[in-house]
Amino acid sequence: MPFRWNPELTAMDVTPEIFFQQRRQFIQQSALLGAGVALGGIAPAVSLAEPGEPLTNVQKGVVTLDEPVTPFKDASSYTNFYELGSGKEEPARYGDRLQTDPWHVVIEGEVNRPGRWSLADLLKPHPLEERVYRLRCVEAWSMVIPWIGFPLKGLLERFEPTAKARYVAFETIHDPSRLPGQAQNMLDWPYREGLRLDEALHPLTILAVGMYGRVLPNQNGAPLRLVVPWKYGFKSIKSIVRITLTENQPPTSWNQQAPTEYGFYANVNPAVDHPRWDQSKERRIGEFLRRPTLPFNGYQTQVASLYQGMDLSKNF
Ligand SMILES: Nc1nc2c(c(=O)[nH]1)N[C@H]1C(S)=C(S)[C@@H](COP(=O)(O)O)O[C@H]1N2
Ligand SMILES: [Mo]
Repeated sequence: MPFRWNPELTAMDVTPEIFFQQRRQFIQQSALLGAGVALGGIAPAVSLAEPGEPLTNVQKGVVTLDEPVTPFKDASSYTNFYELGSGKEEPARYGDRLQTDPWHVVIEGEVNRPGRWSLADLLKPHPLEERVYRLRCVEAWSMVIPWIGFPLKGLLERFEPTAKARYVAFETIHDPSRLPGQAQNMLDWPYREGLRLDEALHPLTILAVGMYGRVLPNQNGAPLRLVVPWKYGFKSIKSIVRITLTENQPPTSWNQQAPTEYGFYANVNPAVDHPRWDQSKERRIGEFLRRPTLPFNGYQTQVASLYQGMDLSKNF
């Protein structure tokens, strides 16, 4: 199996001394900047860099995929981000229309501790890991990307979901005066996505702030995007400004736009074709021949149990 993952190992078990080293390094950096940040516990803080800047304080993830990584150039130039245009090259061209600083995220709904957080405060307690995941796009292409992020689980637990919380809804920034795609009626803006709470708490689900060792390029969803590696690409919502815990399944953009084509679950499934294309094979970006698509994008062992007893051709 090309996938190594030991869910018993937490980041803390792996490299405690690196943590301390990173923490010291961060404190030195903060002191240099005159930031005077007080840190609680032994969690290292994240130092925010400018877009495209190298990210420091990143540890190797316990989750990774032993497959050749897609060149950065392809992963950052062939993208889908309709807020910046519907063509694959437009998001890179118009990326600077997205203003990522300052950035705030609202966390609300079925949580005991709702609030509006600056990105820095939101990230501070979460150690960053690099994890190599495949992103499977619904148009039958895939890429292998070294993401930098942290499990969504830790963040959600900090805000204490109530007993009623069963789903998590996400929303992208809405800024039609700057974002060229939002001046057009391509989708019912803002872009919305959602997960069932158990999917959101699964250790493979991460919030990414970087890729290839650097801060996320705007066209890839800076400053904060979801990565759910066993689902089609459209679930991985970019540039998140709102996270709402809900009792009922939230509306999601592509499902609303074309319910017969895009389901809520959108688990990668070679046995269920998209009405307009074959989903049994995919083209790895940079390769010529197509390869068979794997159920759950290759993460079957880790996630299939979430869907036990469900008809996955109905819940596509
Ligand atoms: N806000 C927002 N998020 C989005 C999209 C979008 O148009 N807007 N496109 C989705 C689709 S269809 C895909 S395939 C992935 C693409 O991610 P990548 O461009 O980083 O490869 O982002 C997803 N997240
Ligand atoms: Mo996509």
